[in-house]
Amino acid sequence: MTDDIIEQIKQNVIQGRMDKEDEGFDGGMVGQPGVKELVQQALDMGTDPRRMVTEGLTEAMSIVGERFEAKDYFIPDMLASAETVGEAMDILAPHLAKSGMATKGKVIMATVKGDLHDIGKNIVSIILKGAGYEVNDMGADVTPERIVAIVTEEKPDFIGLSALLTTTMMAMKETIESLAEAGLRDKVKVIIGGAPTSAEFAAEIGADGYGADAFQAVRVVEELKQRS
Ligand code: B1M
Repeated sequence: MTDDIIEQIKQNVIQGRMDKEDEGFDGGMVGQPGVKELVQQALDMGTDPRRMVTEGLTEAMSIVGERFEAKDYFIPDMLASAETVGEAMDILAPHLAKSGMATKGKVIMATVKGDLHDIGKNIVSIILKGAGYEVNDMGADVTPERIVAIVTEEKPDFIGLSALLTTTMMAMKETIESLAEAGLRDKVKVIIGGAPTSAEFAAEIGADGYGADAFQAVRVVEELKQRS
């Protein structure tokens, strides 16, 4: 019974179905419970919230990631799935805290100074959250000074910086330099992404990693975590 409901949660995340009103990626699913209803039902049945995260949400998002890379899913499909995970995580958060499930690490996300493009950064935040990380999203147009302040205060494991403009990508370098000046550079791993950036640019400015898309961002974070 528990296995069944976890499998249903997984399949409904893959279908991007938030609730019973949703059609689903394959269509024709209106009326069947969606992720919100299933997660609540599973909690009422006493299902371990940690299993819902690892075997339901996380496994579903790896499949969504594979489909996205294979170009079977496009950004709206991926977002629909990611949003169901975000909603499920909001329902599960208090139960996870009670069950003592540690997050995999803390990530501060920001679009850099001067840049207002936040759609990609929001996707990365949601996917990282779905992968089990605690994410504090600072929004867009975030100055190096604000990043230094939050790193000092919150001591995150990772900072994720996003830029969409060739004119703002240098603010990533500025942010990394500000962390170094504040004596914080070796306390936190910095990963970057966004259309004008690249792995070469990441290396050039002294970032620890680069993600071409949200799933790669998760992979880079996992690799850096294993190495530390
Ligand atoms: Co603007 N814009 N925009 N824009 N905009 C671009 C980026 C542009 C390429 C359009 C063009 O000219 N063809 C161009 C940049 C050119 C350049 O620098 N070379 C541009 C410009 C010029 C501008 C303005 C200067 C226009 C003007 O006012 N004259 C202005 C700048 C404002 C500012 O930021 N200060 C501007 C404004 C805007 C809007 C506000 C209208 C709006 C943004 C709304 C918002 O974000 N809330 C907007 C939009 C929507 C776009 C386009 C159309 C779409 C960007 C987007 O959301 N893509 C864009 C053209 C295009 O890309 N077709 C364009 C979808 C998103 C899911 O992809 O953000 O790449 P992306 O994120 C991906 C990956 O890059 C990666 O994962 C994400 C998911 O797969 N990723 C990471 C992103 N961050 C990551 C971080 C990571 C890892 C991976 O680790 C931390």
